[in-house]
Formats: sequence, C-alpha cells, structure tokens
Amino acid sequence: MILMKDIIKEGHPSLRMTANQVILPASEQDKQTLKNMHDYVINSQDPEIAEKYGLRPGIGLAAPQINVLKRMIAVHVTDENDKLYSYALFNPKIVSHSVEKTYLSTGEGCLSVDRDVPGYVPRYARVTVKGTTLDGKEVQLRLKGLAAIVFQHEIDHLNGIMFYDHINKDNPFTEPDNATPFNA
Ligand code: UDB
Ligand code: ZN
Repeated sequence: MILMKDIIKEGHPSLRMTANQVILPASEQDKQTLKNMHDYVINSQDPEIAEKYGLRPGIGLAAPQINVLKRMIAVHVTDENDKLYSYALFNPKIVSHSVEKTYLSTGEGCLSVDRDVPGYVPRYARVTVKGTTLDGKEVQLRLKGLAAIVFQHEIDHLNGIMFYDHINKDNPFTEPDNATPFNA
C-alpha cells in the first residue's frame, strides 16, 4: 500500500527526470506498482481509509512521484456530469488536443508539493490520450474538463514538469489565450 511517506516532494531530483517507457507486455512487478498507484487514488478518496492511514485525497498520481521513473499514471476523478474516469495506464500519450485552453479557476496543487502556489495553469481544454491498461488493452480516451486537466498534470510528471512551470511569472493570474476557466 502506498502511504504519504512513499510520495516524494519537490526538491527531489526524480521529479525533474524524464520517465522511461514501460516495456510491454508489462512485468508482474510493473503491474503491481501501477495497481498500488490506482489503489492509492481510490483509497485516498475514501474518508475512513484516508483518515486511518493519513492519506491526502488525490485524484491522480504518476509513478515518478513514488520515485519510480516509468511511464505509468493512475487517475480516479468524477466529472461535472458525475461520470467516473478511473484509469491506470502504461505509456500514456496525448495524441491530439484542442486549440482551446482551460485552467482550474482555483489553480492547481500537487501531492508532491506541500505549499500553495497561486496562479493559473494553462491546459488544453480537450485531449485524446492513448495508453495501455493493466489488462494489456490499448485504449483511446477523449477527455475534457477536470479529467483532461488531471491527465495533462500526470503526463507532465512523466516529463519532469511541475504544474507551476506553466504559471506566468510576471502575473500568475494572466488568463491564457483562448481559454475558458474550469470552475471546480
Ligand atoms: C490532486 N486534488 O490530487 F477541481 F473535486 C489534487 C491535490 C494535490 C489538491 C490533492 C485536486 O485537485 N482535487 C480536486 C480538484 C477539483 C475538484 C475536486 C477535487 N492532484 C494530483 C497530483 O498531484 N498528481 O500528481 C493535483 C491535481 C491538480 C490538477 C489536476 C491534478
Ligand atoms: Zn502532481
């Protein structure tokens, strides 16, 4: 089981490294790691489990955050229509995206960052993500809103990118061009 002590924090060099492709079919060890990541995002959103184990509720997690430099992400998030996006993916990749952008009106945080970093984080409003599931099936997901934002945040971690890298340094609350806010 993944606990808070397993999640590395900003300043750790692994968060700035590019993660490696997972060789498919995935090894049992890689599958177990990805399952544990998926369990974390699910369990951490259960108030009783979160309280018992001291978990910070997370909607996404990328393997580099547990110091595993492999291209694996887990997401468990409900969109504004109560549709659940619960995925554990090997080698996720954005294969296309909208011109239109979005940003979380509240700004972003990160399980690996223990401070508030104010500002808008420009994201694509819609993305198509391809990846391979724990069952070895290739999937293509069309995402918008919060689900699109989470996948972009997690895939950034695979490339050593932190959310605040995208914040405008002169004016953190500059509205990105072509953007509609996402109101959480
Ligand atoms: C999160 N959760 O899990 F808009 F219902 C964040 C933390 C860092 C605040 C725990 C979050 O943004 N929850 C949320 C947002 C909403 C509506 C709602 C719940 N992450 C995951 C992470 O750090 N992965 O690496 C950060 C998010 C920022 C934008 C997407 C992921
Ligand atoms: Zn993060």
